[in-house]
Order: sequence, then C-alpha cells, then structure tokens
Amino acid sequence: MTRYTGLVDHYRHRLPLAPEARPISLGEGRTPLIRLQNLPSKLGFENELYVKFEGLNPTGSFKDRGMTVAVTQAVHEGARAIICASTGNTSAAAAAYAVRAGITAFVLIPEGKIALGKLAQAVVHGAVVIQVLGNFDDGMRLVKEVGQTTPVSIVNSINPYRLQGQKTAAFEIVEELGRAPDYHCLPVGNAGNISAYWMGYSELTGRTTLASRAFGDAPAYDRTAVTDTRPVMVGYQASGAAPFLRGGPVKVPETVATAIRIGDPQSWDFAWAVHEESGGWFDECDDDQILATQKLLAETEGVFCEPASAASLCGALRDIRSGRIAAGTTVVCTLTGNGLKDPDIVMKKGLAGLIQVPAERSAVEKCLTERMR
Ligand code: AN7
Repeated sequence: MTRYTGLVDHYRHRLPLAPEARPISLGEGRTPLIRLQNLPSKLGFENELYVKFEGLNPTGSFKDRGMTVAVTQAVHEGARAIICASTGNTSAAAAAYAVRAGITAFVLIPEGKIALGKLAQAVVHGAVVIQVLGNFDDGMRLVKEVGQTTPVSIVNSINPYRLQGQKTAAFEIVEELGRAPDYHCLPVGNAGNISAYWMGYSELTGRTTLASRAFGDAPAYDRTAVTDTRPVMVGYQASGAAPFLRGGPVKVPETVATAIRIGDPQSWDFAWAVHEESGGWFDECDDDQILATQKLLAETEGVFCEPASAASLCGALRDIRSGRIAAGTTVVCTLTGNGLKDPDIVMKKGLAGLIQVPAERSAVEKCLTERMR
C-alpha cells in the first residue's frame, strides 16, 4: 500500500503541472460517495441517488481540490503571496494552503454574512483578513484590480488551475461507479465547480471543454478516454442570488446560503457551455426549501452539509419528483461544504428541541421511555 498524499500526486498525469512543481497538499480528495438509503424509500422513488460529500476535505469544502493545484502552481512560479475574494470557503482553503506553502494569504470577505466557522479558519491560519464594505462581487472586482498592480497570485476560480484541481472529483466518481452518472447536480455560485466537473467528465471521454481550451499554454496532459458517457449537468441557485435564471447579474444578491450569495458569476460563459453541451438546465430553490433539505438530509441519512450544498439535493429531489430527472436513473449530488462551518443556522431553530431535566435518574429515564423510536 502506498500512502495517499493528495490530489496532485494522485492525478498528476491528468493535470497541467510541470514535472518539477512540488505539491502543496493537505491530503485532499478521496471524499466519500455516499449512496442515500433512507431518503429514496421515504420519498418513494427508485433512482440510485448518491452524494459526493466534499465537506470531508481538509478545510471542509471542495475548494481544497482547486487550492492544492492553484497553490502548487503559484509556488512553482515563485509567488510569495496569494489573494482571493470569498464568501468564506475559498478564504478558509487559501489560508490553510498558504500556511502549508509558507506564503502569505490575503482574503477579502464581504461585510457580515459569512459563516463564523469559515471566518475562524481564515483567522486561525493567520491569513490577512480584509473585510470589504460591500458584497462578494465587490471583493472580486477589487481582487482583479489589485492583481494587476501588486505581485500577488489570484486563487479565485478565475485562476484556471483551480478548475483543473476541482475536475478530479469527477474522476473519483467515475472510478467508483465504473461509469459517469446519468445526472450530476450542483449548487451554483460563480459556476466554477460545475464547469470543472464537466471538464473532468469530458476529459475522461477524451474530449476538451470551453474551460479546458481556455487554459492557455498548459503543458500537455493525459486525456485518455476511459468511458464514453457524460452526465446531464444540473445547476441550482438560491432564488435571491440566481443570475443564471434571471439572464444576467443580480445587483443585490440575498440568501441564507451565504456561500452562494453571488450576483455576478465569474464562470458565466463556461457554465452556459456546460448547459448546452450536456443538455442540462439551471433552476432555483428558495431559502426555506434549502434549509428544509439540509435538515431532511441530516435527520434521514446522517449527513450534515452546509445550506449552499443542500441546494443541489433540494433541486434534485424536486426534479426527480416531477420526472424531469428520469425515473430509475443514477444521480450524483455534490455536497460542497460541511455543515459544521455554519452551526448558527441550525441552532436558531434547533435550540427549541433541547430538553432540560433535573440531575436525577428518574427524570432521565422518563425522558427516554417517552421518546424511544
Ligand atoms: C459550499 O468561497 O465562491 O459555483 O468564495 O462555498 O464554483 O462558485 C464559494 C462557493 C457552492 C459555489 N457551495 O461554487 C467562495 C465561494 C459552497 C461554496 C459554492 C461555494 P461555484
């Protein structure tokens, strides 16, 4: 058995990295593909439904896949600092991988509206946290501007190495299922991840995509076909931050799913190409539906994802029910981030469920007998 040492080592042949680039890794990847058992029978459908639980990456989100490759390349190019705008998860990953590389991370976060766990990660890893009095889109604009004048390496998903890393999740899924699923559902913010998965699935059929072709002077890498099918790609947005449904930027994005509170997606063209090439669609979920799905998943399957992540399952369940996702097909939903990052959101309602008893055996016993399932 060789020790698993992360994505760059594992998928190096399928990544556009120079042979001498030294991997900056925290052992990301190899996240579980969990087949849902209780939900399908509870809701009465027969699709094979899986969740790819990206919340189990080292910093608790899928961003680690992109960050290991982006930081590996940045360090290879001699960068001494990285910078990103973030709704939280990118900054957590940037902060951790910068530490690993021994360089500085600058993170621009929006005013308020960032989950406390994510902010704590940036702080504990010693990133320089800059709060912008504006939203994510303002931060993104500023990062692009200062990137022109200051020697910092941008590690947002406009950095093509990020998508290269994130495509590896599709590789893992095909390895586990032995083929591509029929449908793949994702939450969509900047639409980097949906573009990355499509690139991953496509490269496993020997094809390129708009995102891979946009990758300028990349060293050649392996695109040997190992399967001949690709999934239909479906992207779900929060209703208050749904530019793909509105046909253009949303000026004041609002949603409880703060990770995807994004009005001006950076991978707009890539995502429409995915839509067209895969024969997929975009749809929206409102905040109540998102939170209800987060809870439903947690209490029926034992999987705790963050609200943004629940958007993928929320939309998928609705589309399975309506038949838009065909009966009997195989469906994978990516759960992009860990629920532990944002406990506030569930505890606001959950505190009501706490039971207080006197410190006496009889009180505890009474409580148990009343509530046995
Ligand atoms: C949990 O951290 O954009 O469509 O700055 O954290 O690829 O943008 C986060 C995005 C979904 C959306 N789920 O992915 C950031 C940031 C979670 C996320 C998305 C994000 P993209």
